[in-house]
Amino acid sequence: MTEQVHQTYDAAAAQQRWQAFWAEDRTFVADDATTRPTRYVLDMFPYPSGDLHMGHAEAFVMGDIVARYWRLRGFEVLHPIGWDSFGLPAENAAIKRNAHPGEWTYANIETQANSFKRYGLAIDWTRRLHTSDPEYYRWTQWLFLKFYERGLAYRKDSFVNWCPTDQTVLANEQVVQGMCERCGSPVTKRQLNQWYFRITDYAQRLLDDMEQLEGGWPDRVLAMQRNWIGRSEGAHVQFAIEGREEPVTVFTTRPDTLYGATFFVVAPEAALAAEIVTDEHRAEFEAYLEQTKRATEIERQSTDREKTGVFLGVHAINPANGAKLPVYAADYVLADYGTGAVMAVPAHDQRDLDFAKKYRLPVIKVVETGEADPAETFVATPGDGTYVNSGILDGLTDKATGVSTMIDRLEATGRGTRAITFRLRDWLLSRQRFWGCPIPIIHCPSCGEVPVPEDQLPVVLPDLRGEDLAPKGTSPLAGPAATQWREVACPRCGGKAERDTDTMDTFVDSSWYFFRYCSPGYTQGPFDPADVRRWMPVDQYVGGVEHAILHLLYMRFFTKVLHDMGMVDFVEPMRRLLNQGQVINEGKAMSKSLGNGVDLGEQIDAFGVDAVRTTIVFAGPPEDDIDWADVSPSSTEKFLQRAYRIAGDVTSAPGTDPSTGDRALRQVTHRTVAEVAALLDDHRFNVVVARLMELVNATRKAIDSGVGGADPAVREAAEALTILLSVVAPYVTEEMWEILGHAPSVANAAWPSVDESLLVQDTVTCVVQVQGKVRAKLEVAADTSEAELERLALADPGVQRALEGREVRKVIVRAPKLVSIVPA
Ligand code: ANZ
Ligand code: ZN
Repeated sequence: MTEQVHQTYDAAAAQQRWQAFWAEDRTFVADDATTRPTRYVLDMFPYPSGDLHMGHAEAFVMGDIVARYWRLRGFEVLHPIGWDSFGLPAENAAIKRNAHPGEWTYANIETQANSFKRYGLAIDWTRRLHTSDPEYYRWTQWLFLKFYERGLAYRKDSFVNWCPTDQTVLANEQVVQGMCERCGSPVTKRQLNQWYFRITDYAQRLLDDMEQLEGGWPDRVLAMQRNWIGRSEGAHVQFAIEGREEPVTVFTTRPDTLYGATFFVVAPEAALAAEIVTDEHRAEFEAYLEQTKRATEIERQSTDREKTGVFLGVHAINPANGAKLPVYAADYVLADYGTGAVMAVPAHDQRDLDFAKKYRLPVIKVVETGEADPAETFVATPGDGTYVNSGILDGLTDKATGVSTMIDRLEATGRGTRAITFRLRDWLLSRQRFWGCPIPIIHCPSCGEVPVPEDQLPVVLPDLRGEDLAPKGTSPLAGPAATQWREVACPRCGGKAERDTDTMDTFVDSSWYFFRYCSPGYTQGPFDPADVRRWMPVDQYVGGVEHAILHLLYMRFFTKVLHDMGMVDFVEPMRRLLNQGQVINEGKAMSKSLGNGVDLGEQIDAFGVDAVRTTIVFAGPPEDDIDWADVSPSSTEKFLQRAYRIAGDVTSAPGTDPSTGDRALRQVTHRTVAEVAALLDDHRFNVVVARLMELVNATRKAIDSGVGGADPAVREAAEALTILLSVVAPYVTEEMWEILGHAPSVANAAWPSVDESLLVQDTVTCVVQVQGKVRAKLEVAADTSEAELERLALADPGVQRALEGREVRKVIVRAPKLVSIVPA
């Protein structure tokens, strides 16, 4: 058959045309007044760092598939976009160019927005937001004040990671091997008065509510969250210290090893250390404290690092047996975990043992595990065994009983209690930078901290630029350029007061943006509760696994607080989470220095948006990395052209009854529709593309082998193909839909319904002979395997009877029609 009118499809022209159509038609605007069931698909907030790159292309196509699919299934879909537009890169760019950070930010946003539109995303652009817009950050400030009212935002002095070059506080994650992640300078510790969110109050709930996420979130992410929260069960045990009235409490997960404690360790920067050190040892201690400040937490906790410490000149008393334990300050103990003090049990804890080895401290075994003696091998034995040298525990053989027996004893004697400790710390949110959301607090010499009254929100950033923003050890908002902005009258007493000069961590901005999308123009609060009820929780969240911990934990925390404020009626904001992989090239992450970057814009220019999207999707499961060196956008482009030509070959009219069409092709079509729906539900998008390729092949074969373009089954196949493929390749399918004689848009089409009778496999009759006589007839699917036919034949009661218990010597199978059995 000769190919007819619609030979090739022009990607660039189609992109222009349909982009304009979708905007004009408001195709993807989510209707708040809908009566349909709703679904909410959300992609993680983009940061406006430049134009879109391959990573965006991958992340956003996954969410787009889900959004488009749910639309076709009859849901009213909310699929919004916005920008996480505060942050340090804009500020650094502004310093360099003597400009305002907003100029760089909003220019990049424009570029990205245009690229997203070109990329064919089914986005409701009317809900677009930017966290650096005063109308948005007004509500970030409002939320801060609500947290403050509830005692969930507070200030305290603490040692923080400080980069002397960037002159700012760094989060632990921003410190890499003791160096600033951004500029490489050695990070120091600095004591600062900082704002915190009391996320630790929610530690247990953050753990417990993960039950609701099982099955919807990747197990790996849940494990990382659990780990980060780090719940430990154990005991608080009180130790008397010579010359100190109050006992000191330690947290231990192994109170059962109390008799094995041979020394006592305090974190060097814990207030306790400086308090109890004797004059004789003070100088040495202070020198050690200085040294400690240069190590990161991770280094301090690593087991293979040489242990260091100093004796403080005092002893602690073991509450179990009255033994005198020398007290050390050592940096393997952290000031802000547990109580900042530990009882050291070298026989059963490796870090304690390393320390004991170095400082020649005694090693007393209290659990006999049958392993070599730790005092000789210097390998600690943390496992189960029989308790020895342990008073009431002696003879017990399991850890759980040992632990609970000891805790009962401690509780009875008033020397300890059951305790739970979390690794999770409060969230340090102060940043000494300009381009962030100002903290809406005023400091008054007579009234102290005074919240900015709600009707004075937002506290808008002053207009600083260039040199005003250069790091000078304090926030640019504390500098001379911001004097006018900073100096205000106290809202309470009217006296002279000053604004807080810190801005918020940008993770605060991104902890509630998904609520705002539900009612972006709302002026009575951060969101309209009725709109949130309609759209939320988010049904599908899509984003990178680099956010597996902090962002996801923070937004879960925010949601729980909003729940406690009575503003939302759920506690988990995201039902399902998909972590897409990365796009790499030649086995390595793309980078400027390697010169292996792939430019998204160039790929689109060369192959068209649909081919790029389809290539990404087809490359592998969404969670896997894609190596661009292994994929072939030109062959996906050919596939799309083949699909397009099928639409052109259909000669029947829309609405043609398919029931009289070619049955074999109809079976392929209906099976594909059913299977693709299940695959989309499971996010197996690459297999979806493979099935659609098969549908294209089957349809082409039917047309060319004589069924012809007029057969109703060909129209049915072409229409199903167009609708199914539209979730991946939106432009070419709009063209196909039109060629097939339908009014745009294919996004408004309904998902094809499946005729169950066409899913049933055709059956054949299989004759079973025993010694040449027909003993059974089986109705089986035409593609039943030989092994299966043999099994079915031998299980048949008629065959069993004919065999009369004899062994089978030989079975000959001619699938699918004959099985011949020869008994012994
Ligand atoms: C005695 C002991 C004996 C311990 C033993 C362990 C094994 P997780 O499980 O991570 O919660 N520890 C307590 N506070 C600490 C701090 N601030 N810095 C460093 N280490 C600290 O760890 C709890 C255990 O880590 C505690 O139990 C304590 O050592 C130590 F055979 O107490 B253990
Ligand atoms: Zn005042």
